[in-house]
This record gives sequence, structure tokens and C-alpha cells, in this order.
Amino acid sequence: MEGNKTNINWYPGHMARARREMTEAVKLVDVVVEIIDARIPISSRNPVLNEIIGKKPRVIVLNKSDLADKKQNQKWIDFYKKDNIVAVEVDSSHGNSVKNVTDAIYKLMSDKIEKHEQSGRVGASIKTMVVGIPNVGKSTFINKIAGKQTTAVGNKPGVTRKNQWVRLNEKIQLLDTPGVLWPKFDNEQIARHLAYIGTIKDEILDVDELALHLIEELMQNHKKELFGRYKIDENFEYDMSYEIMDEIGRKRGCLVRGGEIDYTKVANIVLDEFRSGKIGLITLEEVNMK
Ligand SMILES: Nc1nc2c(ncn2[C@@H]2O[C@H](COP(=O)(O)OP(=O)(O)OP(=O)(O)O)[C@@H](O)[C@H]2O)c(=O)[nH]1
Ligand SMILES: [Mg+2]
Repeated sequence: MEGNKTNINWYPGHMARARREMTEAVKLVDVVVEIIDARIPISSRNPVLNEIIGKKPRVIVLNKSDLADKKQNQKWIDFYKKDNIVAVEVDSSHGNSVKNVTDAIYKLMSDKIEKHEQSGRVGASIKTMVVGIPNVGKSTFINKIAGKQTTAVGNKPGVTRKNQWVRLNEKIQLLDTPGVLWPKFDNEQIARHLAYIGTIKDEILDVDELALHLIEELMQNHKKELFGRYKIDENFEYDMSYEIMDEIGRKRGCLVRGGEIDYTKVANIVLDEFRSGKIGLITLEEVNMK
């Protein structure tokens, strides 16, 4: 990330406010649903969250599981299970398995639900706060689980701007929250992984460089998928990874006048196609890398 894009504003003012509001709201809730991205289960977890939610019971939702490697999804769920954390894989855009999350909440909160029922407190419900990084699918998940379009969704970060309660049924209420990042990433890799999946606005990124890094990373473990998608010969020879970008540009006709490669066009194609799963169902962060 070069030039004037080096000082990326990772932590804009609205996120600081969202974090303060989350800290206030957590006092009112019984359980937290932490939505993470199944393609990057490590980098999509906010390290500040533990401070914010403390010892509140938590369910981890591995969302966008439809875009990740199915075997890895299961490995991550087993990994959390060993730590006594309930994790559920979900595809919120098609609604697959969202009900498993309500079941997990009922199970975690069974004592409280029973108390509500015994004391005849009509209308008392389990308050659930849904949190996660921008664009991870919090609002989509809430709409699917509630079976109605009550929250705004969109394929860019920063769609939800303020907390919003949604009633699921007489037993559960859900709080939608704006996506929050943390002020400083431990390393460039985390920042890049977040950018590959669309957590950070492309406008503040150097997309050419980002796509080049993604290509380099895919070359390590997913060369077959990458070359397959762009119909590059498996014996294609290259010295530098930008030559792969050149080749993708030629295959896709991303040329400017004089036959030069339009790198930004190639970069946008690669990023878009990675984000939508067209390059493959790829988990970038596997359990055994942890
Ligand atoms: N393939 C796939 N796409 C999903 C899934 N969940 C959400 N999306 C898409 O991801 C994009 C972001 O969804 P939102 O629900 O707006 O995300 P959010 O976490 O509420 O984002 P902010 O409000 O900006 O923090 C939308 O284009 C959704 O259609 C999923 O499980 N699978
Ligand atoms: Mg939202």
C-alpha cells in the first residue's frame, strides 16, 4: 500500500462511536453473537471484543460459509468446540443453518428462559447483540433469522450506522450494530486479508497492489483454482508475480491503448471474483496455521 494510501484511515470516527455504543449496549444484553468470516476466521475476529463483552455468553457464527472451504468450516467448528465455544457455520444470504444459531442461543440461555416462563414475565426476552467487522453479514443474518427485511444491507462496509433492535419472537430480540474494526492491526497480513474480503473501502486502498498480494497468496496453496479460473496454462513460466497479472489481463482483454495491461482493471476483476467465490471456495486461514 503505497504513496498517499499508506496512512489508511482504518479507524474512522464513526467506528470509535460504534465501539462506545457497543460498550454501553453490552450491559443490557444476555448473549453476544459474534459474526466472523469463514474465509478468514482469525483476522475477522476483533481482538478488542473480549474487553468489550467480558464474560457474556457468546456464539460464534462462521458466516459466508458458502464461500469457504467446507472441510475447513468443520475444522474451525471443532477447534472452537475444544475451547468450549459454540460455533455455527452459516450462509446468511441463502438462510442456510441460521436456525442453528437460535437453537444455540436457546441452549445457552435455557435457565434464563425457564425463569422468565416460571415467573410469567410476559414480553421478557433474551437480548442478543450481534457484532462483527464491517460487511461480514450481520444485517443479512438478522433479516434471515427474523424472516423479514428490517435492517439495511449492502455489499460494502459501513452500511449499518446505528444500533437497531429487531424482535425475532417472544423469546428473543436481536440488536444489529455497525461493523467495527480496531485501531491497529498486528501485521500487514491481517490488514490485507480484511481488505481481500471487502471489509475496508476499496477507495482507500491501492487495489493494484492488493490484488498482486492476493495472487501471490493464492499461488502458494490455490494455484490450481487461480490458473483454472483464468485459463492459464499450468506450465506458465514467470519470474515475478505481476507477470501472472499480465497474463490474466491478456486472457480477459484488459488492455489500454498501445497494448499495455490495464492493471487496475485486472485487479478489480481478481478482487471481485475472489470475493464472490468465483476463483474457488477458499479458506485463507486454516486451523493448522493458527
Ligand atoms: N455469499 C454470502 N454473502 C453474504 C452472506 N451474508 C451476507 N452476505 C453479503 O455480504 C454483504 C454485506 O452484508 P451486510 O449484512 O450488509 O453486512 P453487515 O455486517 O451488516 O455490514 P455493515 O453494516 O456495513 O457493518 C451483502 O452483499 C450480503 O448479501 C453469506 O452468508 N454468504
Ligand atoms: Mg449492517
